[in-house]
Amino acid sequence: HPHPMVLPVGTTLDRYIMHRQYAFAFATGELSQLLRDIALAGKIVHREVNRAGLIDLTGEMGQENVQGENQQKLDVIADVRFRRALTFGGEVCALISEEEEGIIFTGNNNGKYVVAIDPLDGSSNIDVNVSIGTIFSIYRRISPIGTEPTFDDFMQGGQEQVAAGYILFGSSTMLVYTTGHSVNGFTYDNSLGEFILSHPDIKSPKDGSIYSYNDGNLNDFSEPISKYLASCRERQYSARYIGSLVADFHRNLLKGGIYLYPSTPKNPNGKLRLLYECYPLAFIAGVTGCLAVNDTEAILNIKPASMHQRTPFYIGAPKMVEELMEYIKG
Ligand code: P6P
Repeated sequence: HPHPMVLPVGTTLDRYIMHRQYAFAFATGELSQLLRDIALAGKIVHREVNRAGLIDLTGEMGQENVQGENQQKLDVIADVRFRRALTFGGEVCALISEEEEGIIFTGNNNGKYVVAIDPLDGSSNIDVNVSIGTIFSIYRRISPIGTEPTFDDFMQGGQEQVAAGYILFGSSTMLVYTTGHSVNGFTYDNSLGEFILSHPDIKSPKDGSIYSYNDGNLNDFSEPISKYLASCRERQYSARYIGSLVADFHRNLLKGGIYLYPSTPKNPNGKLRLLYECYPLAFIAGVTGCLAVNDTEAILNIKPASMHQRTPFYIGAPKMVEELMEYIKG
């Protein structure tokens, strides 16, 4: 029977993935299976996050991650869960994680894909019951199938992503992802154990009146950034900053707004990481009609050089980002 191009709200993620696979003749099912593996890990992390306060999963692990940040217990749990799901799924030959210094080889050298992931971004918020999120970015490997994956598999650049998404552990748990054609949001129904299509074909507002940045850094920002933010205040825009990137991004994606993490003396290249925060969110933003830039270029055009490199990050409604870029150009 003919497949409708946009499936109705209420469709399960599984049915949606199968529909998209049929819609694209080239799809041989591996990417479909990989997306299912990510959703499975998301369900497990959902369970851990939602009972963290009950079985002493809040607080610090007492060790530091590669970023020199104190690892939260849930950081480690999420990292393990996603690594395990992607390894057992068989489609991923290697991954990089915010929590690990080097490449994580899964042993699936016949796997066609590599994944860059931030297993649980903003996890210092979990202890105070604020939303947190997983961010992932998927590439087809360029090294030959059957060989050991290489650093270059991860250095293809943002335009080469074949899929990207995030899981927001908030008032509800939502998986939002794209393979480049549309962005779709699936809300987790705990009673069914299924992600259900709730936000088909998300398109973002062209303009907005919400701006998100850490005001504590205001005195460290360059003059153009400060002037743009002053213009937002003059227009009495809403300052909304949760301090959890996925939550701030998701709200702006749906309502219209701009998120800024400029460079500061403490973070001269900005704080956010290119491969598993900025590239995937920039990919999603591009499909919903938003813009994602740093002070000099589009995020997706930045040439990657190292796995944990950072970049200043401005992302949101095109009219707002374009106005900011006017200030930066001077
Ligand atoms: P700051 C959380 O650690 C994070 O990576 C993002 O989720 C969040 O947007 C940002 O850093 C918050 O950083 O410096 O404002 O606390």
